Amino acid sequence: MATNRTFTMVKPDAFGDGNTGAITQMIEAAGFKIVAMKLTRLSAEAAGKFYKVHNERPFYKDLCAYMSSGPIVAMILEKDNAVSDFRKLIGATNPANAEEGTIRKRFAKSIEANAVHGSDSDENAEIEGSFFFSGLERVS
Ligand code: IDP
Repeated sequence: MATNRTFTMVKPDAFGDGNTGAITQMIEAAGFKIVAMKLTRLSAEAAGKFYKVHNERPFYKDLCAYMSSGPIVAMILEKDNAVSDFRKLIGATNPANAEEGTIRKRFAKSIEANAVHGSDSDENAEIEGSFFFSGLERVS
C-alpha cells in the first residue's frame, strides 16, 4: 500500500540558479506539505552513499561530483500517494522527455543537472528521508 511520504532534493544547479523558491512553490501548489527541510552540502563521499544503487552506472562518478558541487535543499513531503504523485510533478529524468508543467521541464538543464530528486518507491523514500533527517527534525 502506498504511504503518504516522499523525499526530494533541490539539486545544486537549481539551488545555484536561485530556483529553490519557485520549485518549493510548485511543490506546495501541487498539494504537498513540507514536514522536514534542510539546506546542506553533500561531500562526494556522502553523495556516493546516497546514490550507491547507481555505482555500476557509467555516470556514477560524474553524478557524485555534480551532487557535491554546491548546496542542496532536502525535504520530506507528505501527500496521499506522495511517491507517484511527486514523480509526475517532477517529470522524466531527461528534461528533453519531461512533460510541460513539470519541474524538470521548467528548471532542468540536462539529464544530470535535472533540478530535483524524487524517491522512486515508498521504501526508498523512508531510507532517503532518514539519510538526512532525524525524527526530531520532522514535524507531524
Ligand atoms: P531519477 O532521478 O529520475 O529517479 P535515476 O535513473 O534514478 O533518475 O538517476 C539518478 C540521477 O542520476 C538522475 O536524476 C540524474 O541526475 C543522474 N542521471 C541519470 N541518468 C543519467 C545519464 O544517463 N547521464 C548522466 N546522469 C544521469
